[in-house]
Amino acid sequence: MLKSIIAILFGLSLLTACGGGNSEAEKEPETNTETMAEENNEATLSIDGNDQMQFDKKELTVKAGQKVTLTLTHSGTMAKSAMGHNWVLLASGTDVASFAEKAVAAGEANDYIPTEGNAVIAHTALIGGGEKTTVEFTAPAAGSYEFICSFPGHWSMMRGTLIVE
Ligand SMILES: [Cu+2]
Repeated sequence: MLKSIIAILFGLSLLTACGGGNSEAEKEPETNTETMAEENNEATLSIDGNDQMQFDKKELTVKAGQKVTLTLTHSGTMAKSAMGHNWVLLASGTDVASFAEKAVAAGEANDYIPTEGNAVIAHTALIGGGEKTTVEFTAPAAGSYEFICSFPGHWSMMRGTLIVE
């Protein structure tokens, strides 16, 4: 008699556990879909430049059409005039060496961004040690895009690839 009561109670508790599990399973997919939709529309990137003329990343990845927010941090202490950094995203097929010459010609007053031509997809301001700057742009079509720091002499060391999936 006692055994059968325990068996019934055990059976009931199993049913309750299953019921609870089902209602949770019904809720989860909705939440996941919303989270994924937000992640697909926006991308947040960060990159650091230092007094050794280096970016901390050689590769960044986003998805085509995403709204990208990139923050450049200068973790060094040197002045902008001596060790300034920016982050410049170049259109496909840009000759980086000749772009860098135009950037130098543009001068510090223009943050070393050429005032003519359409080689620049997006760029941050030029900053010095301890500073931080953010740029927002829409990720271009799928492909590989070069990014550099266009401060005179920096691009040969401070360069990398933005991969757009
Ligand atoms: Cu630089």
